[in-house]
Amino acid sequence: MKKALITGVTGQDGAYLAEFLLKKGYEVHGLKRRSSLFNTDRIDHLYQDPHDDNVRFKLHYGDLSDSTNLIRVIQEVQPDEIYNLGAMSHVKVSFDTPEYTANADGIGTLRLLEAIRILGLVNKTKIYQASTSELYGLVQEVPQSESTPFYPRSPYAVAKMYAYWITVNYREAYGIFASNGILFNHESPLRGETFVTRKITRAVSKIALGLQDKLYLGNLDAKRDWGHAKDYVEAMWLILQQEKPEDFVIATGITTTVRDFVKMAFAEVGVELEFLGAGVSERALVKNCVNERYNLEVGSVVVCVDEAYFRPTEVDLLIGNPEKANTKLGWQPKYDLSALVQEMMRADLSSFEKELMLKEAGYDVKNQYE
Ligand code: NDP
Ligand code: GDR
Repeated sequence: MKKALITGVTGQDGAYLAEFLLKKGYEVHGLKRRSSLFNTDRIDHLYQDPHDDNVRFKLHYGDLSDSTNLIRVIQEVQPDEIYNLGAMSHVKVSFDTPEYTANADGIGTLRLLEAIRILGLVNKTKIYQASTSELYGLVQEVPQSESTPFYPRSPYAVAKMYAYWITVNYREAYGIFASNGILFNHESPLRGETFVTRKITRAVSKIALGLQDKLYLGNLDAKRDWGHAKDYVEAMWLILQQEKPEDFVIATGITTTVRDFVKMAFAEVGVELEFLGAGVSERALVKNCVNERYNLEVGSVVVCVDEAYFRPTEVDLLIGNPEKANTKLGWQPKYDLSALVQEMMRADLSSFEKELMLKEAGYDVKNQYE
């Protein structure tokens, strides 16, 4: 039985990957951080009682900023494959916590590679590094491929650039099977609530149900190549099943503005929007509402721009060229953007419908910080 260790197992991708690898018959170990509240919501359905026989899903406390902990866990598990998904993954927040981001996202990768070397696992343990389209940053070329030059535009992207190159370096210097997946944005109903897609699907659901009036967003002109996380974790696995370690772009090859994502989400509740103004004064009004269940007033303003969500340096356009992954990995995404938006909207509507029932029964609903 193959053993995998996933850092960031409690995150969006960690949860989908753990489920995927368990279905493939792996013994899956996950690194989770100690937290004052439970942080395992996304993987609770995979939980196995450690007292039972033949447990194939195990969690270990740990942190990418702690070498001794990483060495101990890797020594104990002796993994065939490590998936390094752990990271402070929010681009805007990385401007507020740049040093921590460099430590966890950059040096954290070095710590894992060094652990493999120190423990003499160079010929046993393969490692996948969660690299990102944010490396491309300021547009140099479109679509972006494995040979496009990097120009990172945030502390997050700069930290990930270190992680990318240290992965390449350890592969070349020590022969470790170490590969980068340069993944473009991928989303799902498990996406963190403050990333733009989930922020939109949650807010549109609440607006439709009368739980919220308006959605405040930053740059509506940003363009992203959005895929589904379920498709992308399969690509991570395929990257480690190759004959030799290599780096791959994983993307859909289609780009969409944040504004159009907003329109698609509102269309799911039968609302057509009209966008007026530009820059900070841009807003969206309800133009038409065809679904009786979600009775929004025509002419009401439901989306506004708040410059607090602008970034000091923005990445305007991401569109990936997945040709190498298509041909070498045989990877093709199964979801398109409309199926993704539909799935996210259905999940958020259903959870806020429960919240609405509580509210109607006299229970208070808690504040959410975006
Ligand atoms: P999430 O933010 O959902 O999950 C990040 C995970 O990392 C969480 O489990 C988090 O733990 C954990 N983590 C954070 N800091 C540390 C630390 N210091 N030590 C150990 N674990 C830590 O991210 P995603 O699942 O979306 O992304 C997975 C990886 O892929 C990340 O590295 C991200 O940067 C990268 N990536 C993501 C893309 C995307 O579009 N989703 C695209 C390209 C790359 P906790 O739950 O306790 O916070
Ligand atoms: P990104 O994702 O920065 O691409 O990083 P995010 O969803 O945060 O932003 C996408 C674009 O939307 C614009 N935007 C807003 N973003 C947020 N979060 N909130 C807003 O209110 C808002 N309004 C507009 C942003 O400016 C940006 O242009 C994600 C993360 O998962 C990274 O870890 C990963 O590496 C990259 O995707 C690929």
